[in-house]
Amino acid sequence: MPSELENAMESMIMVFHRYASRGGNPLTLSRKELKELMEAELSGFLKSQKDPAAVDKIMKDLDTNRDGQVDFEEFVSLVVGLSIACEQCYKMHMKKAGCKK
Ligand SMILES: [Ca+2]
Repeated sequence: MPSELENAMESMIMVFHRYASRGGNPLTLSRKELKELMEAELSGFLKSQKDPAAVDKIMKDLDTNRDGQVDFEEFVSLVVGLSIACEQCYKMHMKKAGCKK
């Protein structure tokens, strides 16, 4: 049976491919697919992303090879960046609230 962390990695892969396969290149996220993914899967962590300019900015930041698409490697950097930000919040929260989550 996969571990918790292995499950998390598998989920990342599954979510990426679920959105990437919606149209165009099935191996990459278009701007539209990225927006749909962020709205549906990251709405808790990216509350301010209703702003269409924010999607463009994130897309531009992620698309390091500048092909107008977000591949899995580029997508992972979004997840990693958000995870780092969340972990910092988590630490601050732990400090403030003792050890409860
Ligand atoms: Ca790209």
